[in-house]
Amino acid sequence: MNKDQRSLLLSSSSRFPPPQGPHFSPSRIFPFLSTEFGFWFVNFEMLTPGVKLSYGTAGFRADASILQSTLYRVGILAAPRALKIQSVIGLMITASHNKVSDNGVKVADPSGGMLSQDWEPFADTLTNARDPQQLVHLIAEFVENEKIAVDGAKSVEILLARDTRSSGESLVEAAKQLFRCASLDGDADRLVYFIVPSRSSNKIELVDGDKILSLFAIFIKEQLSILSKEIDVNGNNDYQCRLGIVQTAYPNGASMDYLKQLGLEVTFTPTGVKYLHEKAAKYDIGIYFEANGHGTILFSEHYLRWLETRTTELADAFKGSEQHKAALRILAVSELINQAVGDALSGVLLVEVILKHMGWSIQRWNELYQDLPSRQLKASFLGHLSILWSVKVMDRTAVVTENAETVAAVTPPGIQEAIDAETGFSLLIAVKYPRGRCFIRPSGTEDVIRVYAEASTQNAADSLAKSVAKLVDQFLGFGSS
Ligand code: 16G
Ligand code: MG
Repeated sequence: MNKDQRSLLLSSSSRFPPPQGPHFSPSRIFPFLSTEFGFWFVNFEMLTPGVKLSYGTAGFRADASILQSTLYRVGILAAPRALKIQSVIGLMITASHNKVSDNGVKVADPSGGMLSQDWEPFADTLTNARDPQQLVHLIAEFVENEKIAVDGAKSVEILLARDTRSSGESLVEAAKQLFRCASLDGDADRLVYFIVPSRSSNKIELVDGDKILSLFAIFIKEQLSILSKEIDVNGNNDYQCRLGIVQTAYPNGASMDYLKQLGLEVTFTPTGVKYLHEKAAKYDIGIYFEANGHGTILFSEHYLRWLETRTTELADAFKGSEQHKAALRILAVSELINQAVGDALSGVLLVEVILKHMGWSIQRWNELYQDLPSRQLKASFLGHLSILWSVKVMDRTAVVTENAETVAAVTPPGIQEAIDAETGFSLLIAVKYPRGRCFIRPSGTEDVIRVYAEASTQNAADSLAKSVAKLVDQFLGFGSS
């Protein structure tokens, strides 16, 4: 087990407090479903002394009210089981003929039979682990003994089903929160992913267009660097592929830093797919995304023709070499991703393929960098007071931006200086909002001016956005006329 897997197990465990209290009945343990090894989420039960959970005739069963936490442990069990037998594992949430207030989980091997009996003791031990450390220790020891390679393991598939007990719904939900979820907008031209980290929290962790772009960029960059490695072939390997990343003013500052640190060429355009697309088309491979999930990858005809020739050369002389495989992968991406302006479904497919290739969970992907807290507000034209801090402005077209909207509000005169002063840019020594960045721009789809602010804390981002919204009011609101 690698460091990431250990820390994922340790951190996720704290999100699922174990059932406590005297009403527990002695046999229980439960299910949970994970789609891949990297998704293991565990819960650790501080069991009431004397309460022992045990794998019964057909899995674990108990009162449904205490099953949430143990759900995760059977998910943990299912992942190495699937890795061991290199096949799909089934989890069925049911308590069969038990009373309706009970529920449970059955684990099915691909043969159609129940979980192999020689794994039952491990199931027992796992579900009775005292704390996160013990749980991680048990898993590490078990996979080592069973010679199950989990470090760098590819994803495995686990199927989950439930019966019609009403408690099953929440158990499935509990399981689902550990999955990666993708969300498409109404016309399916935008795509974001998200994680629901905890059932008790109504918050999600958004994996936005910036992270999708980063994932695509890492993958393509890696394949290009493999492809450019020297190989003794009488062909044409001197083509320098121009890879370009295109973003708007909206990517989170942390994503900008991350892409810069990868050494990628990043350019910025005004908001709107038509600008990004046009810019990305100037590269051999142009990857563009807006934080809101609009984006794709473009390949120039010229580059694709070169790549096809090169792939044939490699296939002739070095079939199966890493360079040959990298060339095939890039070609496959060009065929999988829809190079039209917006096809979120092809985006989902590419994300899934890349995650699978990397052996990454959504958590691992999400940890590429941590977003800075941000806030977006709208200041609206003539009195639409729908949200806190909204500002009435006389005419949104009075705000004219430049520099791909990244910093400058060119008119009305003085407003950019005021925003800079508020952000702290004009103070050479003190920075009022650490890592603060703020800009305003007129929306192209609504009669409003958008205010975007980010800073090192959520309070600071909120406060910066609020102050700048006030400035917009001073310069453009009724007070100014
Ligand atoms: C439109 C654009 C989108 C942009 C958004 C900005 C297309 C297909 N979509 O939805 O790219 O992010 O407008 O809206 O061009 P805003 O100007 O109101 O902030
Ligand atoms: Mg749309």
